[in-house]
Amino acid sequence: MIIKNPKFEISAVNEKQYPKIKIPEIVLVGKSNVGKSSFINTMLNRKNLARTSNTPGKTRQINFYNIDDMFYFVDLPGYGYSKMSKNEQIKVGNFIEEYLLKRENISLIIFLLDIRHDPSANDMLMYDFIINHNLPCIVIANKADKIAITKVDSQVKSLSDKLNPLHDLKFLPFSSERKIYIEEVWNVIESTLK
Ligand SMILES: Nc1nc2c(ncn2[C@@H]2O[C@H](COP(=O)(O)OP(=O)(O)O)[C@@H](O)[C@H]2O)c(=O)[nH]1
Ligand SMILES: [Mg+2]
Repeated sequence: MIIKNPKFEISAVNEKQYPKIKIPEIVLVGKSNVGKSSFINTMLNRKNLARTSNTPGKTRQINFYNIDDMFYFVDLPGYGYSKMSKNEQIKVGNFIEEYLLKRENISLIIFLLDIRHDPSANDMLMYDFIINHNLPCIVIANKADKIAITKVDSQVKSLSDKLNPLHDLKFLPFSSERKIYIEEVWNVIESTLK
């Protein structure tokens, strides 16, 4: 896919601020620090379009990136950041849920896991939510650079066995650090946009 002019559009803190135009939305979900913002930058081959952070739990709003008026990348706040107060975590959870339930033009959820770790309790909740609401989804096992390349396939399979025993979701490895498996993910995105 040739991208000419990807732009940050808005940080929404409530539904009224979501973009008015309804083009497909490709949505990043996952725990805080798993690499959602880096994923957007890597896919677009930009260094700093989406703000990344070494400090987890920084993003508390929904960031919309307009990709050539073709679709949006939507960067949702990360969940499960332990240093956030319970109250704040509930607020973030409600906020994510509101977006996922109300937004009609969601084309694909890109659900990021860390390839090194079993899905957390929050990941399981997120997974159940996605399945129960019939939302289209692929799972990305991110930070593939952190394990031996020979272990990547078996680790992706193991995550899939744990999170999605029915094996009806597509799982792909990814690494923003090494910029690998980008083509495979673009193929999935392009096929959802057709
Ligand atoms: N090694 C490695 N680090 C990554 C990768 N993706 C993101 N990171 C790092 O993980 C941290 C959190 O990334 P960020 O994109 O801000 O995560 P977010 O909170 O999910 O948006 C940053 O220090 C990134 O540089 C990856 O594929 N490999
Ligand atoms: Mg982020």
